[in-house]
Amino acid sequence: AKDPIRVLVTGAAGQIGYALVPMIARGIMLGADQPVILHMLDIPPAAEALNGVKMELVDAAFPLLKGVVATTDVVEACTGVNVAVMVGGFPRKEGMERKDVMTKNVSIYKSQASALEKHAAANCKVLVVANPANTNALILKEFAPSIPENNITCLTRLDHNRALGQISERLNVQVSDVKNAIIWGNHSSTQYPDVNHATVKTPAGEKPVRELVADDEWLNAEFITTVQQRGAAIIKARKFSSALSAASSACDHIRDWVLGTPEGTWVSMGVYSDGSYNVPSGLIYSFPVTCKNGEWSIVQGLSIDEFSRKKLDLTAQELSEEKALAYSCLS
Ligand code: NAX
Repeated sequence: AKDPIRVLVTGAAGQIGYALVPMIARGIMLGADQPVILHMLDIPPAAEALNGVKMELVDAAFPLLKGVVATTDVVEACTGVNVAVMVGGFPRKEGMERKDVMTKNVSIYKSQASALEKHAAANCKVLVVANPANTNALILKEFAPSIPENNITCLTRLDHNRALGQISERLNVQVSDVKNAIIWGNHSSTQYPDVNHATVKTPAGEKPVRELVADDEWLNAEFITTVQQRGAAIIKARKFSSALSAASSACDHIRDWVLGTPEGTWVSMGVYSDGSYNVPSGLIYSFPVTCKNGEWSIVQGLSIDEFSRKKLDLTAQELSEEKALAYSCLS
């Protein structure tokens, strides 16, 4: 039998946490033959709720779940973890300035970075979900210099999956037959969902999405805004923000990173930019990536037309501004 993998979920008493921990305990994140030990962190006001989640995990009698640590102590939470999914953060409340929210999150991610750096297992893989996801991940990277920068990522897989979902609905095809969409940039409304290289599996072979949809106007406008604004549409409908889809996408992100992407398929991940596609280095920016042996690499050589170029630059610009704001919030 395999040794258990320790998976940290911060903000585990929250909405996404509640959807995510049973998926991890069921083997959806790391595989149906991979035992796990869950480490759940939340803050003291949520301690009782967190303990309730722990009780439910016990009650569910998951065969793969070999242990549960539920704590408000960040050191205990981070100790020995192999995978860290950072869902905890300070939400933007009505009437709050962007800078105030950023200040709160910068301070959370700065201190959690140090705890991970000191106490996590060597080679721990980190996924930041909490918003502003890209910039929280960047702060985490800056304050955990001994964690390899390639181990720190943020979630844009939900946006990627939303793009696949929209194409599948539009063409009335199985979502599993649609692949190679790309989310470029920030997990925010400036993200660029790009289907210029996406394909659909058909009985006659793989066909470009652009050819099958045959409606550039829809692809260049409504499709893009629908994906960009999907989070807001969910809040409007459900009165709560996306949780099950966010949890599921977080599992997809880690699973593909650890176990690899299928041949010929790429996914979107927020990763530390190296200047690929003329995206400024030093940002956590979402790129198309393939994964093998636990390492991601940016898909190279895709053609970028003028329309796309502008959108890649716009979202990079926003991330540079967020980075500057985050630095101005450091005390
Ligand atoms: P909730 O407010 O339900 O849960 C957040 C939890 O984090 C709470 O239990 C809270 O007590 C805890 N928390 C706060 N500060 C903490 C700290 N310092 N350490 C540990 N835990 C802490 O929010 P939920 O709906 O679960 O969303 C969580 C985060 O995901 C939010 O920042 C949200 O904006 C972000 N999202 C990111 C998405 C993405 O694709 N990257 C999509 C979904 C989601 O909107």
